[in-house]
Order: sequence, then C-alpha cells, then structure tokens
Amino acid sequence: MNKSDVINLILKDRKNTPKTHSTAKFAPSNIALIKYWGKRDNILNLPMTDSLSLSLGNKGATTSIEIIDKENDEFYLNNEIQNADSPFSLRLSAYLDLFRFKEEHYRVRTQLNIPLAAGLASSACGFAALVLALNDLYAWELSLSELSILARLGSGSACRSLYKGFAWWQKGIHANGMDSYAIPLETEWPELRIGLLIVDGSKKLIDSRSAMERTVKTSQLYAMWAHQVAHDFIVLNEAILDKDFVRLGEVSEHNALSMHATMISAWPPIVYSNADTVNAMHAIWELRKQGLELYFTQDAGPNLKLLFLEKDSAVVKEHFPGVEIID
Ligand code: 2P0
Repeated sequence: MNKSDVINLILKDRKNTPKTHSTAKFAPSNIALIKYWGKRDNILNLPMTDSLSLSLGNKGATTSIEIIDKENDEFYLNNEIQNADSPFSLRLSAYLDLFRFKEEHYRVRTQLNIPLAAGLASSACGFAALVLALNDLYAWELSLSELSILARLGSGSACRSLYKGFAWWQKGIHANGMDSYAIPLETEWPELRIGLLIVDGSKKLIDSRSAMERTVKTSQLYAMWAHQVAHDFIVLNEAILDKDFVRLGEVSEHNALSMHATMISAWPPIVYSNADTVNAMHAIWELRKQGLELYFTQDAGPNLKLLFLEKDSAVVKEHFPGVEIID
C-alpha cells in the first residue's frame, strides 16, 4: 500500500473539478501532550501509538494554492519564493505529485506566524493548511477524518492540526491506515495556557523523521514507550475531563521527558536539548518547589513549551520575560 493507493481510496471519482483559484486556509500548529514518536509504517506515517495534542490558537500556517500554466510549481514561504531544489520545495512538490490529475502545476503560498523548523510543528500546520486549500481548490468536500488522513500522508503530526483545542490521533490498526486519523475532544479548557520558550530558533540538527527511525531501530528503551503512552493517555484523559491541571502538567512533562529518554538511548544518541534547555527545566522545577503550577513539554528541538493556567500568566512572564504566551 502506498500513498497513491490511500488517496484513491479517499478521493474515488472526485478529482477533476478544479476551481480557478483557491481561498487561503488556516490551520493551527499543535503541541502534543502525549507524543507521537515512532512509526509502524514509514511511508504512510502510521504511528506506533496514539497521541494527544493541544492546538496553538491563531499560531500556525495560512496557505493558498492555485493551478498555474507553467512547467514547474512555485512555492512561496512568508512571501519569499523558494528555490525549486530546496528541501521545502522538494517535500511539497513530492506531496503534490500525489494530486496532479492532469499534470497540472501549482503555486502555493504559505504564511507562517511561528518559527520554521524550530520544533514548533511548522510542517504540521503547513500540511494541514495545504490539505484544506486542496479540498477547496478541487471542491472535494471531504470529511475532517478524510482530510486528517491526507494531512498525515504529508507529515504525521499534521493530522492533528485540523482542529482547535485537543485532538486525539488514533493510531489505528489497519495496514492502509484508514483508521489512523485525528478527532477533536469535546472538552474545552479556556484557562489552559501554552507559552513558547524559544531558547534557540535555528534549524534542528536532525529531522524528526530520521530521529524516530533511529530511535525505533536502536533504542532498547523504545520497547517501553508504547506502555508508557497507554498509561499516560488514560491519565491525561482523566485530567482533561476533571480539569485537573496538576495532573495534566505532570503527565505531559513526564511523557515528553520519557520520549527524550528513548532518543538519548538511541545510537548514535539524539539529544535535542542544549544547556539553555536544561537550565530552563531546572528553573521550572525550582519554581514548582516554590508552589507555582508550571510544567513543560518539549518536542524535537531545544525549545520548551510551558504549560500553566491563565491565572499564573503574569508570574510566568515575570520569570521568563521572553516567553510568548498563546491565548
Ligand atoms: C509530536 N513530534 O507528537 C511529536 C513529538 C515531534 C516530537 O510529530 O515524519 O513532523 O512527518 O510524520 O510529524 C514531529 O514529527 O514527523 C512530531 P513525520 P512529524 O508532535
């Protein structure tokens, strides 16, 4: 089963009615509280475990797509045209190859209001916004579950970026991945805050795709990861239902650190944290000792995402002046 087979299953006979232009579509970035780390299928981006994320409000990607009468695609990122052989263009072009029903070429404009490739899930919101734009361009009128599958084929975590609030990516068990997509959780938690603590905005040293593969292949600790996720998933769901912030914070931080432990025990080791990351962790733990309900999560990069409640926003800002709090 390859990506084209999955797309044929979803689109069936829907393909050939492009509009002349597409409106811009927005998709939010998402931060996993229970992480996706490791695939059971590297081609279809099928995960080993479920994961659960929170969206980042109005931080994310806005993407438009149109068909152009040219020999090649044109990609713009934050208003700058991208070289055809840049990793960004090559990845998008390969994805769009899956949809070129009449050899058409596209102009895609992506506008991000988050730092690119700094562990802030820019590929997730990018692919989610692109899928929404394609759905509009071709007037497919697909369901959110179907769009979530299409987004997953671009980047795994993109399947969670179609929703506001909490999203649960169900790993699924089928080889074709038709049961592996994200759904929104009904619970809203308006007082919950995420703060972006950028300790290093540069590009990451190893992309998460390769890092996941290496972890699955070489880390002895990886065998425990699925058990940890299963446990954390139950705890997090209870915490969300009960609006128990301390439980949410504890299980999210523990899950993130456990994911990083599997990576550190890969070979060669994968260490995304730098000295500033670790210093920030110690500062958070010290503030917790003093009674502040402050936790963090960390993705495939050195930056931390602080987790706290709205009532503590001012004090968090006081201790971390550079933090960007998402409302
Ligand atoms: C997550 N990450 O759940 C985890 C936690 C990073 C750490 O999903 O290969 O860009 O495109 O499926 O989704 C980043 O990996 O990887 C990611 P692909 P993706 O958010």
